[in-house]
Amino acid sequence: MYGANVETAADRKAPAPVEDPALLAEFQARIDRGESIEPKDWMPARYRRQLVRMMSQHAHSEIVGMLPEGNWITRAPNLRRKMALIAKVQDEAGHGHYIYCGTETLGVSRDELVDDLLAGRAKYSQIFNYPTLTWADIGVIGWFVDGAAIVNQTVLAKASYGPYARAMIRICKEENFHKRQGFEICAVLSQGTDAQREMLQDAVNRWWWPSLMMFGPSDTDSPNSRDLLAWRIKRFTNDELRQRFVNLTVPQAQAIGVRLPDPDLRYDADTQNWVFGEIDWAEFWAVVNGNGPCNRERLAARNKAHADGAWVRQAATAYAAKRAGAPRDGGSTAAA
Ligand code: FAQ
Repeated sequence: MYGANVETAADRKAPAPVEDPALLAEFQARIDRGESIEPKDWMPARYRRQLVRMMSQHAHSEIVGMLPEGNWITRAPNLRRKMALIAKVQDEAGHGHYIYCGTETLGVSRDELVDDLLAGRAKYSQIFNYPTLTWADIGVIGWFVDGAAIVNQTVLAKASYGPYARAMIRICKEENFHKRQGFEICAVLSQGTDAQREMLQDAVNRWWWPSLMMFGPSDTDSPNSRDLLAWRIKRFTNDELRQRFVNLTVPQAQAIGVRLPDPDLRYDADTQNWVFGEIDWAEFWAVVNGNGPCNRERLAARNKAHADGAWVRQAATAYAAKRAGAPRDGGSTAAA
């Protein structure tokens, strides 16, 4: 168990304790000096709670995020595409595991987090509650969804909490591969038949706005940003990162000749930003609150996968217990 001020799930539901002002000031000074906070260091309860909230949601997103693309492994158009997609989906599982491990360093158990996910009590990124209807969706997910994840997570690699920041470094390297394989699928489809180009445009039309929503509510409606920015967990606001993603993606869309489905999209030479239209926040909150096109399907699929994997967990536990009881020489019972 890490740290002196570990909280249980019940503790986390209670109001945060009043902290010692001197400890708080010293903690903030460490953050402001750019120091990394490590699991055994003192930290305010609210810092710990914010990290558990955000990191567990992130880990769940990686795991649920395997489902929309996993659906297409058997239908990838050729062996090369299938190999890349299998590798990508496996990477997402790895990302979930790193981030669950990072969250455990805050004194929370993975079982508790997974129980919350399976029971529908936990949040995960709304983007994974949309269906993958065609092969072009797989390209567009790599391009937009992994592209958005890179913009968000590259800055998290400098977050103040050491285990989270370190996990992000490797994750971002893998997300770069994911984005490239997705963009390449799109680039190839954009050079294909009329039907392939239409399929690509249709996928772009469906995924553009939900991808912009991934960055979270606009800054005026983001209750967690103040804490997260003050503690250098976030280093940019939701709207700043969303704008960065749009600025990066518009030229890529132009390069492969697809239209982004926003009549208000225009370049502002003064700010050097691509100005975009209004996001449908009612849709965002509906999906976040469990009423997107695939929320129920995703939770059912996760629950089934968890139940199907019970025998693996039992076997691993039995094997670990057997190893713990075994003599150190690997099983020989002969007297020395
Ligand atoms: N979906 O106060 P804020 C990936 C919730 S990984 C659902 O602004 P915050 C890789 C938020 O939790 C994608 N809920 O929150 C991949 C909060 O609710 P709470 C995941 C959302 O934390 C690719 C409430 O709204 N990435 O894509 C969303 O300051 C392909 C108010 O919001 C991460 O998790 C949303 N999009 O900012 C995998 C990155 N946005 O908890 C497979 C780390 C907000 O108060 C295939 N997380 N909410 O009840 C972050 O950077 C932040 O947590 C934000 C949200 C920016 C997501």
